Amino acid sequence: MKRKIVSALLCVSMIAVMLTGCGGGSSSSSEGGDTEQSEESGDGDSSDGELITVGFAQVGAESDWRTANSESMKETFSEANGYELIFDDAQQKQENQITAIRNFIQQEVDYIVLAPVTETGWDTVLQEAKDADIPVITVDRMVDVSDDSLFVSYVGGNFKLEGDKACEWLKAYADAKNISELNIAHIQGTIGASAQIGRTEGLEEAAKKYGWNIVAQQTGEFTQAKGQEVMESMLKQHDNINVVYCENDNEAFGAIDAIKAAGKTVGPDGDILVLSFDTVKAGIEMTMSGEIICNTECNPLHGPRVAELIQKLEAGEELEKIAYIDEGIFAYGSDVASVTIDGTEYEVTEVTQEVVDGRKY
Ligand code: GZL
Ligand code: ZN
Repeated sequence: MKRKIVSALLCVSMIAVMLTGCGGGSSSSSEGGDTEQSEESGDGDSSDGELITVGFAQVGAESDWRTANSESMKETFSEANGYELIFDDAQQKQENQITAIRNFIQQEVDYIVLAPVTETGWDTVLQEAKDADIPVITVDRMVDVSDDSLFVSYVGGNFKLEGDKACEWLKAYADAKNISELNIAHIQGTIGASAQIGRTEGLEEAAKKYGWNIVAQQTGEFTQAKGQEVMESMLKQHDNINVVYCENDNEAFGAIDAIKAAGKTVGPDGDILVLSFDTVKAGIEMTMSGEIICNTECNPLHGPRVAELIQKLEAGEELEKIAYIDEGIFAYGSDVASVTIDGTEYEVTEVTQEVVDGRKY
């Protein structure tokens, strides 16, 4: 695989700066997505080493979680750390991600990192990457491919476990508060994304097991705007909703706005309990206040883990296929100290100001 020699790269970028008069990376649109070359930071590693080029096909910028995930990758794959990152934002469209991967192959990157917007439809383009002898690491969400040699490893969350954690917490909380009937509005993530599939499975299994009523189910596309819109319509159709299960924080922000606009209340003493996922900064703060009663963590800081895998590949080491990231459960109050799933106990963290201050994202 071709590598860029730093000195050649630096003089090319100097010429580019003189011609265009602007610093920073160039950006070109890949059919609707947008691609940024890593910033040519003057204080990069100017030794005559080699930069490892990494093409990252990111889903989009739909949520706070996604922003934190992108920042983690950009911070890790900096020139100072010995990398050139080509970052593509697909605006949540699979065809843009496929175009980005083909561009990376054309540019003969050393590695491709893919956060697949949905699980299916990747076999052809990942075969092209394999034929070009470019290893693909998947992050955040899984690909469902016929031949799993099409990706070398996966870094991300165990979404079914996340769903199970949230639902076991809800079961314990409802028992502790003697809430006998749960009428649940279910706002799903992007349909077909691993996070949606796992978190939905968790709820549907628990609802069957515990006799909960899922009175409404619709995708909120992991965005605040859609979450608010869906919540508004669900509240118009159902007046017995006492739980809302949002599959990420941004949907919860929108849903809570809609609940308040409808003159209802959220929280431990309110009309509706709101559960969420991601524990981004604003989400964990709303869990401290109780507006979100339980927030199951989904760690977006994948950069360091992916770099570790690339360094192992550089050293010719074998990789484990799946590397789940440890994730916690955060809740308002201390009614539920822990939950047990398949024999493993998971501690619940009561969100205090100290917990909020200690968060890294
Ligand atoms: C989870 C990730 C999900 C987050 C959402 O790994 O795929 O997508 O939960 C994001 O916030 O939009
Ligand atoms: Zn996760």
